[in-house]
Amino acid sequence: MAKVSREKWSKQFGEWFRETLISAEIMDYRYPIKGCGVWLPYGFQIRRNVFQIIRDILDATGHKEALFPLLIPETSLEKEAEHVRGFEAQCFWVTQGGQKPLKIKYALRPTSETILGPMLHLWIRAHTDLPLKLYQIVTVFRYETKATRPILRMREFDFKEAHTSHATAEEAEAEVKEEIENYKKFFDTLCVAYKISRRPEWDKFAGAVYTIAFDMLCPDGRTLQIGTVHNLGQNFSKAFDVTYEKPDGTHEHVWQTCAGISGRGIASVLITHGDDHGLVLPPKIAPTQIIVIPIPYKEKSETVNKKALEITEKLEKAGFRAKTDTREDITPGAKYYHWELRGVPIRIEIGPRDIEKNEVTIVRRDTLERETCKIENLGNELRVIMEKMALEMRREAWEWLEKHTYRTSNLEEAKQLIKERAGIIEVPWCGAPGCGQELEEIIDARILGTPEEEETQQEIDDKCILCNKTAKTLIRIALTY
Ligand code: 5CA
Ligand code: ZN
Repeated sequence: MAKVSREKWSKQFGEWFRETLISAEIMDYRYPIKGCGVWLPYGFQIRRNVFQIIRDILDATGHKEALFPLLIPETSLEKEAEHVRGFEAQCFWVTQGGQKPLKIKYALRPTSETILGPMLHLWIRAHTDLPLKLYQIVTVFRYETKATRPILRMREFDFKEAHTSHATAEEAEAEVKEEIENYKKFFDTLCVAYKISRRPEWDKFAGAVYTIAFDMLCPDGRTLQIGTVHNLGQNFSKAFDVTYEKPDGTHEHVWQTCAGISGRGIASVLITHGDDHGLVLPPKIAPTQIIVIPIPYKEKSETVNKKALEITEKLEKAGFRAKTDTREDITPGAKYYHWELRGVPIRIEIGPRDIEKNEVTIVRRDTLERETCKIENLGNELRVIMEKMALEMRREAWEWLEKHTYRTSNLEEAKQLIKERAGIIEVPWCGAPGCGQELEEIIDARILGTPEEEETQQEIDDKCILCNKTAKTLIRIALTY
């Protein structure tokens, strides 16, 4: 069995995703409310590992985890004018308490800026209270009007949101950089490739000064926004009167940022690495890293099972998440299929002949390559393989993304590439919003924004793809989810 290329199932990506979520026991989205789903126990373990990675990263950069209420009084939500304009049509509203209509209706949080607002007003007094960097991991509710998709576009979805307050604009700006670095680390750990773009003015977060977004490319040529970092300036601190006293006795509104990752962060791994056999999980987030499968032969099945269990126990002691599949009612082949579907990174096969030779067979999930290994070397060998696996999975993801990123100054070519669902197209742009929006219409795709990666910051020497005036920057265009 050779590794199945992603290009081959790219046409039915949506179907693959929906089917695999159910068959690999990640999420069941058949709940009677549209856009809500159940994380199944196996999916939930992946979710837990993924959120632990982001927790570790945030904790290490001075963020503190907290938990805020779910309900937002309308009077809070409306405080920031742009924010309420962007979100009110997307809110689920609570209008009754029991049988009685509420005097002030409550929104289920679509995000939490207006929940933190009144509390930060109470908490922040002096410059010594700053910076204040908080985050929470909760679900949020958005009445999405576009077609919902399991995990990718939900009406109730998992949300890691960080909210920070700072004394100066420069510190908030530095925090944006830090959040970007944090997300790079996060997606690198997940072996997911991404582009970082500064969203155009007309597509920034409601209430933000600017928005930086991480987008991944799905196998069907559409991008998916998998994380965002927003500089909020003083928009919310003015709305909620969050000020601090400076050493000289004067008061200033704090400068804020926020950054969010949703369940899409988990989906990004499944999408990037899946193949026709199912999921492929990087070892770091796999609930089971190693599945040991005894290959019984005639009357030897008891010896083989015993040896398999013994190996598993040793691996667990050495710090691996390992498991033996001792089920008697199914064949080893059916077991391979079961664990491949669920993306377990390493399979170990052991039969009577292996035991005689004191060795096992190791099979890597990503490449389906096999090798034999002496049992006494197993721990070291697995450590090496897992590290290599993560490196190669990451490299492959980046190669694929770069291969599907195009640069052109020719409008017809850009149109054609979008039509072919080729991937992300970078074109020269004069910077005028009019040109940008017209471009979206002509090409029938969305503008992701201007490249934010350091290596893309050099001057460009070209003409705007639309108006032919001197181009200021590149701009990315893609079909999006
Ligand atoms: N307050 C900010 C940062 S905490 C915020 O709400 N930003 S956001 O609106 O951009 O959302 C953060 C991330 O959530 C997005 O980048 C996107 O990856 C994800 N997201 C947005 N809507 C949905 C949805 N309906 N289902 C799943 N994930 C979503
Ligand atoms: Zn132009």
